[in-house]
Amino acid sequence: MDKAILVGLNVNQDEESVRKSIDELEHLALALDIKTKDKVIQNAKQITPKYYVGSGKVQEIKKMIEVLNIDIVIFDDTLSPAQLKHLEKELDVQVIDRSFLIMSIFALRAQTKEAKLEVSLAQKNYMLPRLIGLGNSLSRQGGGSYNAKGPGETKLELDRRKLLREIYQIRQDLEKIKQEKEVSRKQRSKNHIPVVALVGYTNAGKSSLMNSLSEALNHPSEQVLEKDMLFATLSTKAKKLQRDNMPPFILIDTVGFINKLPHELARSFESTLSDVIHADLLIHVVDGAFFDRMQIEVTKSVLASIHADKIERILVLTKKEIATYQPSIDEDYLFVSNRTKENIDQLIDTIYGHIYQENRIHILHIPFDEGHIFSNLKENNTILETKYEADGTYVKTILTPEQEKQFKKYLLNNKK
Ligand SMILES: Nc1nc2c(ncn2[C@@H]2O[C@H](COP(=O)(O)OP(=O)(O)OP(=O)(O)O)[C@@H](O)[C@H]2O)c(=O)[nH]1
Ligand SMILES: [Mg+2]
Repeated sequence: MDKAILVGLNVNQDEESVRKSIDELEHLALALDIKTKDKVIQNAKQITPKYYVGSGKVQEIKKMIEVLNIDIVIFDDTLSPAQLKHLEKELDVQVIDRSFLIMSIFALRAQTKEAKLEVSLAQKNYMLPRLIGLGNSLSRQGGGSYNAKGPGETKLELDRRKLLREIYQIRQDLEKIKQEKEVSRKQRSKNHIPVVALVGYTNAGKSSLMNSLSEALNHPSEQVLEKDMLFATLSTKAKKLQRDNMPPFILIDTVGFINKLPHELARSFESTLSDVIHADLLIHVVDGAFFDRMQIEVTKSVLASIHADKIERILVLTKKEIATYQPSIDEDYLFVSNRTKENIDQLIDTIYGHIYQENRIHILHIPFDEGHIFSNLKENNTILETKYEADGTYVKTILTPEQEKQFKKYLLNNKK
């Protein structure tokens, strides 16, 4: 296991949030098998341009490296290319930052073609401005071919051009995947099946909630991975769920968010997050046992940055059975447990209340000589039940308000 020192800078923040951020960094490092030996926090009025922290601090860290036999120093904020270069030269060990760490975890966990491409794009975009004067740090961590051996201009320029070419290619591949997704999304919206997306901070319990909802709705088929690990889920998983005698909806599990998410990653994950942008309802999942308001804020700001903040959202806290208190939040929320399943049914009620508040369930009586009406419905709507009687076909389906008007003469009764 590599041994690390973690470094944070406190510029006019509160001590507590800097401490929490560093603790989270320790977890992130652990995900890459890096053991934290010590944590350094410097209180300063501003960032020092050359080293990020003050030069006195750098010397202190240098001593610690010797004494503790440290392999790697990890900074809790994104370092500029110049800072990275200077720190590496001065400390003479591997130096990385939070962004790089998060991207490396994503690279390790990415399973689908889409996720792999997205991570790779983020890494390359991060590398690009850092090629110049790059020592060993980034290449040692899997950057591979970008090792600036003879730091001659030509080599650099070649690396740069190669990187740009690769970035271009990945963008094209991702665009293709995005278009394919667009097609299946159009198909879904044509069928009027609402989409509900689980969003929230990493490790909040999104995947567990997906499994709870699937179980409650008797679709226990394939379980999605739930694990006490940061970024267990990296690609979206969709499932069609349905309560007895009720219309279906699509539930989507998504990648978790984190504080100081590298912007390269946020941008690259456009394709994965496009499911969120097109959802009809968001279930904002929050860890209710290790409650931290910051996690709600981070999720909200990521949602805003991908323009998903206008979508209806319900707040759900998890881990109720081990929570020691009921957090007070200035918006309504449901408190559930994925272990005891407490309040899961109530959540399903709430979901249905949201997605079908406008579309209503009706029974239509269609005479046999008006078969085209039935075909039209079959094509555009979700048919819940069909009965063939002597006087025609009886169809139970969900209609939009416009369709209610359009099919008025066939309506048998309301809200069945
Ligand atoms: N006790 C308890 N543990 C829970 C509950 N819900 C989830 N967990 C645990 O919390 C951890 C994280 O759960 P996940 O469902 O993987 O979290 P996630 O939000 O999908 O996380 P990422 O995919 O990493 O973003 C797992 O160890 C779960 O077993 C709950 O209601 N009670
Ligand atoms: Mg998950």
